[in-house]
Amino acid sequence: MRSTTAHLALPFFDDVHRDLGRRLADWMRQQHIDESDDRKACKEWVQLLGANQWLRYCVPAGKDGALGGALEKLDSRALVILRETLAFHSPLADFAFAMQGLGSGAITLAGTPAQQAAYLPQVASGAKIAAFALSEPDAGSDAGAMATSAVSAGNGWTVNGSKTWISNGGIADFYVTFTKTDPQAGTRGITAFIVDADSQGLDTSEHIAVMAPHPLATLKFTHCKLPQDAQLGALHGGFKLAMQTLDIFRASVAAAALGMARRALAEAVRFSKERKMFGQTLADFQLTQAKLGEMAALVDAAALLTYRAAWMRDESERLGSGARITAEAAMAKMTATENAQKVIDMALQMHGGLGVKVGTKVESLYRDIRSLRIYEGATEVQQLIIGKAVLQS
Ligand code: COS
Repeated sequence: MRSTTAHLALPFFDDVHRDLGRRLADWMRQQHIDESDDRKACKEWVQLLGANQWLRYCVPAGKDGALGGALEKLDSRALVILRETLAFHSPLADFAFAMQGLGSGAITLAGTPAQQAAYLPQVASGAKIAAFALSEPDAGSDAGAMATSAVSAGNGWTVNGSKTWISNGGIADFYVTFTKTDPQAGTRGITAFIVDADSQGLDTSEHIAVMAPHPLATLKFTHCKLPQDAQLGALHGGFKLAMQTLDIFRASVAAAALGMARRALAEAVRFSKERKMFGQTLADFQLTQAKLGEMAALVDAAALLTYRAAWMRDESERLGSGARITAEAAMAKMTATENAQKVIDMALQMHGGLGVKVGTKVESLYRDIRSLRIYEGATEVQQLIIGKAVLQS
């Protein structure tokens, strides 16, 4: 079997990424958390990832390291390596890591120095759990159609409405929440706020059970009072801020899918060499070899698109070119999540009855991968984004 860190030799990466990938792979092999209670396990992963410095890649270092980050800026290639490696071993560990990044990403991009100092070091240490609240019951793919409103009231804001499918809902310490501040203005009338979990008028108790258990909830805002300084970024600048945050994290969703696909392929290779039938091993059959070949190519195609998107974003940051990588991130997310679903399905099929037995790795991967084709922009949204970009080029 190819080394699980062979891809780090690709020219997309620098030595800092190679070192990170190898250290994390070694560390993850030694970690075991009982994940039977997803909320408890998610909090434990955040503590463990924080205590061992891995969450420091979710935020920038800031001046003299004051914001707690490991690197000067949010680094897309580091995020991609972290998520791919975590997801290979534990999709829930990946989830815990990813939400710290997605939930604090808008603060990194647009927070005031005071907001950044109040939240980012605690995200990096695991002392605060973060969440990103964009979707609503009637506004998923059409994020601009959200109805949750924030109205300026006295020297603060009053928020009313509801958000749903909110990862870390119920366990987060704060929610970066997108609201309508000018209901007539569509995507140009949305503003972001940092809503602390103990804000008066916020109810996060409605837990949503899903096929691959992880903390997920509906949030209800009933005359929820926020201070003036809870506003995050420009008034009415929230939609762009949400999209810029997603531009960074969509490529990392692709990486998580890639990690799961690599694991499924590794499981399939191991199983096919061990399983005996008709006097030989499963791996001796050409049908098996053809399947494994197809799976490996699907994994590598996803990897190249994922690393390209991450590398392009880091280059755009390094050069200060401001070039958007929206279409490249969309291609990576679409291809990696769709390919991973196929690879995991093929690995499960190869396992026969064992593939559907609860407790088998490919069985849990089969459930884990499914939501990645939906959240942070469903495959169909990525197709639209890519299509628009192609037409504009
Ligand atoms: N970076 C910066 N600005 C962006 C941007 C990006 N990646 N994407 C869009 N914008 C800007 C556009 O430039 C446009 O600006 P102007 O008003 O100045 O012209 C504005 O945002 C609106 O863009 P657009 O017209 O493309 O928005 P649409 O409503 O047509 O569609 C989609 C946008 C469908 C692509 C968007 O709503 C989307 O990504 N939806 C999925 C949301 C999602 O991921 N939900 C899951 C939540 S996280 S689990």
